[in-house]
Formats: sequence, structure tokens, C-alpha cells
Amino acid sequence: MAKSILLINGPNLNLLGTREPATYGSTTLPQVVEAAQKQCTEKSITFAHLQSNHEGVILDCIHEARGNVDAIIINPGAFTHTSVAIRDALLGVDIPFVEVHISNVHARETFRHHSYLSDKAVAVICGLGIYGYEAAIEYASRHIKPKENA
Ligand code: CA2
Repeated sequence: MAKSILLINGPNLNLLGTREPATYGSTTLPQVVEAAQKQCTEKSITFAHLQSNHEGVILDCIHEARGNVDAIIINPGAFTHTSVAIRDALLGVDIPFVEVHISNVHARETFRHHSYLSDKAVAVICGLGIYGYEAAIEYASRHIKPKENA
């Protein structure tokens, strides 16, 4: 059965590659998404991506994934540190998820050290730059099983 991965990028990640290259690198979000799509296609995995600056849009996307998606890879951006709602949505749909951060959040400001998602994530990747997305997809493709009804 084909696997399905949903990649979600939260607020301001549309700016990737255009500002703050010392922290986030110089690769743009469309380049990240294209590489992720290619990686999934090579593995016969169905791939979808959402980037949104709006918490409610991310919540709706997570809800719509229920029954259709085997794994979520999410960089929640700053919502990582604020959003009980995204935590509740991920738990509500019962889809395994990998939390990705481009930067090493633990080497940054104290307010970035806490995540509302990490204790429920299958894995947390941070500080590997955009390679974190590739690693997360590789992990999901190897270890996350397709749902019977997906
Ligand atoms: O390191 C990460 O991936 C973060 O999730 C990025 C968030 C930040 O709030 C988290 O603490 C860690 C910020 C995303 C902002 O992305 C930008 C990219 C380029 C230029 C400006 C912002």
C-alpha cells in the first residue's frame, strides 16, 4: 500500500532563503518542497505540502489529513512555542508526526527551548538545516507504516 506524507511549514517559513541566511540558510521554501516531492516520488510516496502563516489554516489542514495521511512532518515555526491548538489537533487526528526545526532551537533564546509538540512527536530534528526535512522523510518512509484504511 502506498504511503502518504504531509509536510507542514508554519509562519514565516515562506521567507526561507531570502532573509537571515546565517540562521536558516540560503535555500528557498520552493526548493525545499521540490526536493521533498522528488524524494517522495522516488519512494512511491504520495506527498502534499502546506505553508501557512495562519494557525487556523494549519489546524484545518491537520484535520483534513485524518484517514488520508500516514505521517506528518511539521516545522511549526514560532507556533512550536505557543500553540496548544496545534498539539491538540495532531493528537486528535492520531497521525504520527516528526517535528523539524532548521536551527538548533536549544542554542537560541530560552523561549525557543520549549515545544508544545516534542513530547508527542515520534522524533524531533533540529539544527541540521534543511537536511532535517530530508532526514524526516527518510525516517518516515522507513519506519511509519501505512494505515489500513489510508
Ligand atoms: O529553526 C526553525 O526551523 C524554527 O522553527 C524557525 C522559526 C522559529 O520561530 C523557531 O523557533 C525555530 C522561525 C521561522 C522563520 O523563518 C524565517 C526564515 C527566513 C527568514 C526569516 C524567518
